[in-house]
Amino acid sequence: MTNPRISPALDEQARAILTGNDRGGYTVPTDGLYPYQWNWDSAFAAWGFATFDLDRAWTELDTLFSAQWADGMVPHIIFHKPDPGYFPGPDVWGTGQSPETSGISQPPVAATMARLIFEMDAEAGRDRLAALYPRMLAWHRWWRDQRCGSGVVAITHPWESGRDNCPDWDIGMANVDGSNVGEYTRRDTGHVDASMRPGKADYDRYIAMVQFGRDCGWDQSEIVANGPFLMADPGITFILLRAHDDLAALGRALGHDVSEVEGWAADLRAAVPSIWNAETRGFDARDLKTGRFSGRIGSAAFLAYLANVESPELDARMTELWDAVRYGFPSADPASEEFDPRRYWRGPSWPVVNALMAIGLTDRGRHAAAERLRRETAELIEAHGFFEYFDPIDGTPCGGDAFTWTAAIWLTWAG
Ligand code: 9YW
Repeated sequence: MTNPRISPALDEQARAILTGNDRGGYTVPTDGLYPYQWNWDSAFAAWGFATFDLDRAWTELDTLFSAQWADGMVPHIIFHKPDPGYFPGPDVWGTGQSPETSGISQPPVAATMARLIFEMDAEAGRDRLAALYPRMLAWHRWWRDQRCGSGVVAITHPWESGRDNCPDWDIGMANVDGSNVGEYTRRDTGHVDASMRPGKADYDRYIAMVQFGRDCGWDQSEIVANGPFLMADPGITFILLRAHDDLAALGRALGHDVSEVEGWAADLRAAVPSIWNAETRGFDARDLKTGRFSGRIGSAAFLAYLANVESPELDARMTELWDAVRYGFPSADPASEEFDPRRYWRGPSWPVVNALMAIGLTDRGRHAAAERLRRETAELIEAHGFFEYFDPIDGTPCGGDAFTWTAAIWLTWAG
């Protein structure tokens, strides 16, 4: 594909997915499987909406931040309307927020998306941005205060990373006791093929972590200090580093003093070497309870480019992982024994991560690599439609169909 707008029919479908998944001011990731507002999905949705409805794009971000907690956290799910089709729902989280929400956060891509949207039409976006800016600032401060105690970004639940069951978390998950969570009924496996979803042992542990949070009243300091899971996440580290820079640029455009944000970015950048694993030759997750590296390299390691972090070794590793598959970037290392090309974050190619990687590669001047990523992602969507994720070896579409963020990245980047 050389002409970037060669498929008006697919553009039309992508717009129809965004508007079809619109529930009034917010967008669900896909009908049925994910019936609420998810944090980073919404930020991508906003970017997608911006290609045909700027006002709606800003509204998506406003709605997301309307659920911000008093301490600045923007939760990973907002349960605007009850829906029995998803587990764990608001009663399980028990956060007592209004609107009801989960008790953890998700990758902070909002400032990066807000900057992309703002730059499409700065004049039209100025007032919307001015209203949003202090909320984004408070959220970034929350990351700094609650999650950056060890330098890089820590997560307290694999769901916080947005890459639920990727092998990065295996060593941390091994310490979580999921044997006492009681009976529950999963809903995800009723919507999509169970072999493409996390297994039951994973789910038991996910629920045990939610129960810990609920039992301590979602006291974030207690969860970090004594919760069952605490791992350094290369993915959010790079995403937040990039987002700090984007937030600072937005602040400058509004005439604010951004030295505080610049300071957070400098501190985070200085901590990045602590997640370089010389053995696996890559940026690697770390169990912060033991200091141990996970020993697993996946797509998140290469979000480094997004944060203006690069090295010849990183380039070499990127090529190794990428050349082992055919379609986009694998979420886990194809050479590892955990690699599972259709099981969620244990191998599949995720269009949305490919898009983030490509933004970083483009900014670093790696145009050939960025274009390869775009082309391979576009091929998947052209052949199969707007699925949640794909088998990176044979392109089999996986997970949910008519997916919001896949449609969004088609309109903004892949198509
Ligand atoms: C779940 C909505 C979310 C994404 C996450 C993805 C998945 C939800 O779906 O988590 O129930 O497992 O892992 O990144 O935001 O698309």
